[in-house]
Amino acid sequence: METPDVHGADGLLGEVEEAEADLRSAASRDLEGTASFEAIVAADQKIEPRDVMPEAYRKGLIRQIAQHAHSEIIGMQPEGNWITRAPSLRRKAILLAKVQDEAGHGLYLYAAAETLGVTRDELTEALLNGRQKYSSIFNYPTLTWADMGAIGWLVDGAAIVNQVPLCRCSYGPYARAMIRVCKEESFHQRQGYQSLYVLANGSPAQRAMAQDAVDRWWYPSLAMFGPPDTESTHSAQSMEWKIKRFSNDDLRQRFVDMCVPQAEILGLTLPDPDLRWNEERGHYDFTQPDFEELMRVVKGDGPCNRQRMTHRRRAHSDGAWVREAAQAYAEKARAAKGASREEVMA
Ligand code: BYC
Repeated sequence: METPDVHGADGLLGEVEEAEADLRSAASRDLEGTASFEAIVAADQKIEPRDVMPEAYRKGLIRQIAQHAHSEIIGMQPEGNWITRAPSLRRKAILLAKVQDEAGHGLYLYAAAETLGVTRDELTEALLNGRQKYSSIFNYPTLTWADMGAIGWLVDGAAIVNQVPLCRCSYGPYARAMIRVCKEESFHQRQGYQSLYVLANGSPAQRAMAQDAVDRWWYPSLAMFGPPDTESTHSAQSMEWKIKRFSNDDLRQRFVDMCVPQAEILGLTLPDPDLRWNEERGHYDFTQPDFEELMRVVKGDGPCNRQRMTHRRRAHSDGAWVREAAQAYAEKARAAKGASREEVMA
């Protein structure tokens, strides 16, 4: 069967490439070495860890990057849930690779956060004791195999729409991490779309399963972009500092406009009777997600919050011996290196 590539994906990847080229030229920063934080941001160049920065900028970035990193790690659970039940060896291998990629994204992001003066251990602790959050989307259950396709298409799709502008974020290490994440995320979205396309064009039961998955994931995906602009606490400051480049509502609209033609190609219906093209606005009108539900889920009362955190805490304590062994090995290797250096000097 001919499976079309996800419509519109090339545009987003093009933006990532442009952001990467701009990042390279920002690396040869032509501002004076003593340029102020404000001057660097105003010149659209990058703040690096060595630069003086306002404490609120540093703290705000730690909050966002940590939440983002935790999302990648917790995001492994809903999909990991289907690895043993994938319908073929090929699908299993693809899903395994995808879940591993998410772990990698978590690592890039923890490393970016560490450049701001926190340790990975502190960030992990903040997740485990509930002081830091992760994306609302991963508190919904994955009920059927079609959810793997719907997550790839809609959740990874929303993640890319949100993250492509972050490739132009004013903080260098975050922007650089985002370039890699977006390239891989775009591949994830393509595979999700392809998998959903196969189901949508399969037997009546497969088609119904694909539609049901889209019905369940549509509104939680819209909610990923955060509260409406009028209720967003951090947007104004984040945009002034060029961490965020577009508002929550603007990105949500961009996502809807992108998904409508993609759904048509899939032959699936987006579960919104009021979704229609608005000639005057040049955008689709759509029903907003339930923001009260979003806030309930963010505060810990979603369908799977408890399950996700219980699993994460267990995984962390089960992995203690690996961390201890790695530490002991590193210390041994350091001591051996020290000893051989002493021999050379003697
Ligand atoms: N979930 O002032 P606002 C992914 C919180 S998936 C949870 O607008 P901001 C992946 C917000 O933190 C996604 N919390 O905040 C995909 C704030 O609370 P606090 C991860 C949310 O920061 C596939 C409060 O609500 N992506 O990567 O300006 C597989 C008010 O919001 C949510 C990122 O994290 C939510 N959906 O804008 C695996 C991208 N929405 O902190 C992984 C980076 C809002 O004051 N992050 N809140 O207690 C961002 O772009 C921004 O942080 C957001 C929110 C757009 C999410």
